[in-house]
Amino acid sequence: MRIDVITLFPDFVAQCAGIGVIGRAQERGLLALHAWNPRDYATDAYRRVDERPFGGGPGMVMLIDPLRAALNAARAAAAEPVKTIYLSPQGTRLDQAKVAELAQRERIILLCGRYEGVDERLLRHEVDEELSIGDYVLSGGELPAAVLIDAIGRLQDGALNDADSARQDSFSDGLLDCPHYTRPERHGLGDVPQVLMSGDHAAIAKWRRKQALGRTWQRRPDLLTKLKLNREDEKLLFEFQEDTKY
Ligand code: 4FM
Repeated sequence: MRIDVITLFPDFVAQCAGIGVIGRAQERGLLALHAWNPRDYATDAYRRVDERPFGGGPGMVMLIDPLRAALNAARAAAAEPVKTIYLSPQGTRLDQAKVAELAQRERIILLCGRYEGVDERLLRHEVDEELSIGDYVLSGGELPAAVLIDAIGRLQDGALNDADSARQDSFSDGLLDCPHYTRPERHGLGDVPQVLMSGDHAAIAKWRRKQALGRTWQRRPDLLTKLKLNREDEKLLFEFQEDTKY
């Protein structure tokens, strides 16, 4: 997959995506990042990319033309139209289902804003989708773009070493993750649940499912109401609820 990023801070985005699983995905040729700086496409002597807002008020607004030229440069190599996404708090909330959908694509373009905003006409004409990573305000779209690149990159085939670790992740089935333990088995802070030491793989899978269901019920009941649980899951959740009664 190829992701093009339109940003005034291309080095920052490249650094964010340069380490760990995503850095490795790039080295393996599973993910290619291309950054385009609108400042390189500014045509005036000062290389301006922002101007004062019509109607007055604080802050600056990103100019149409440098952004449009950078977008056109990113699109130049594409045979088909490439979905262009603007990251902002006004967007639709990003979730794992949307990440999975975007991860299937051959290419996407991410547009990162700075200052008070981007001229609305550029957004209306050149952006296909507006996404938000959460209900808080950042100072630009670069961190949200890095979040999206990370979430998409790790879903590329071969990015994760254990083929199963993506499928078993929280949210892949709409549930939160189960608890994890490693050595030592006994510790001053507590002991590892005995079932995990039993070697009984079916019992372990069942315990993990029960924990995932129970924690989702405790912490994110909103996620649970969106799911249709089968009889086995209903039973495991009921057991968890019984276990956590005092
Ligand atoms: C976005 C600042 C555009 C300036 C931002 C401009 C955000 C979020 C966010 C800040 N993006 N989810 N939350 N962006 O805060 O996606 Cl011009």
